[in-house]
Amino acid sequence: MNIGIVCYPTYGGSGVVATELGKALAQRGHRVHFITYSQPVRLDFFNENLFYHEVYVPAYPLFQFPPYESALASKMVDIVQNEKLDVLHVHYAIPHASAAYLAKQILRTRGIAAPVVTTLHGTDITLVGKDASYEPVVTFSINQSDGVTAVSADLRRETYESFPIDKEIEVIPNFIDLVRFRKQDKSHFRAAIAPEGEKLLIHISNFRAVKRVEDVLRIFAGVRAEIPAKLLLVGDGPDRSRMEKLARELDCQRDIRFLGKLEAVEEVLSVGDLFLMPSENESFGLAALEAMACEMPVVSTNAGGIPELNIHGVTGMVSNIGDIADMVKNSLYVLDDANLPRFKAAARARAEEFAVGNIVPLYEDCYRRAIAATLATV
Ligand code: GMT
Repeated sequence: MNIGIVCYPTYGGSGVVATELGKALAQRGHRVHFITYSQPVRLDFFNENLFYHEVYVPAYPLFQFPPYESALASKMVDIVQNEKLDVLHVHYAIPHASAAYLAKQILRTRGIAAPVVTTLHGTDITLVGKDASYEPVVTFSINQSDGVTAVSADLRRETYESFPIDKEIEVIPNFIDLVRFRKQDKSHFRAAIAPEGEKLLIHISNFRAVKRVEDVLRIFAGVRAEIPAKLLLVGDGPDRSRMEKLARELDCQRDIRFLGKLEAVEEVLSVGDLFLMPSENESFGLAALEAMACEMPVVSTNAGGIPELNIHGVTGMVSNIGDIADMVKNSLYVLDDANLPRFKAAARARAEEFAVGNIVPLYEDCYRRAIAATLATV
């Protein structure tokens, strides 16, 4: 197939999933065209089946807000027509699904069918999409898509609850490259970070309010009060400097390292004992899946789709949002040497169920159905 992928090219989970999906599809022989405003961060190598088309938004003094959606729709029209795309797969509803709808209508006037598959990733529904500023457009463009997927059953449920959707939403979970994400021997790194054999806790996020990084620090403080432990924080975002201050207030600063944005997260994950994900909302929790693939159990909340991934008592433990005391208790239980080996093994085994080879064919099937349905109406 000739597939167009539209996504946010940044470090966010939706962009990572879209980019990894494109790479996997290219390896399976499809030609994949990325259409974004800059090169996706994980698309930094040559593959004969991968193409990148930049959306350029010309500046004009009249524009207080440059019309990205119009430029994107025009680029989609150009690429579908000239590269003869079979399907457009848009990740994140706003504004990708509505731009795709516009492109599809323009192409229709030229006698070209452009099936659109929309994947909902979470914040496009749970945080942003429900806002009255966007809701009518989100509802309309989901209903006009030829295929709709959500990354968890919980996100599917929430979408139906929050929007008048009459389309079938298929659940296709996040997936993982198990060759890249596996426990590597990084003992020198571990010895440098935890020289006294301390337990190593890790959190990775974009440091936005929804991630509750403050809870990460408070859980860590509770754990460290009981056992020797260190915390590695990977990522960056609006809450970072507040967290640096909190680390000092909790008198934990010597045991916490802020590593900033890292590309090779699998190397850090290879040395960890426990991953913390106390999110307020999380449609799937890709960062937890990456940790599990590196044999890290997860202590998390039960928000959104997390319990579909992190099985309580097996791959880690789940608690109510904000229940720090429970997450401290759970962390100590998982980290206990009598329990840790079985949690680590179960985390990896669970991650293997989300292997890229198991999940990508589900998208291929979805594309084929969307193409067949669209051709039937032309
Ligand atoms: O987690 C974020 O804030 C980034 C966000 C995004 O939209 O890029 O990630 C969402 O999509 C990921 C990939 O499908 C999911 O694994 C994350 O759980 C989801 N984040 C939230 O729902 C908060």
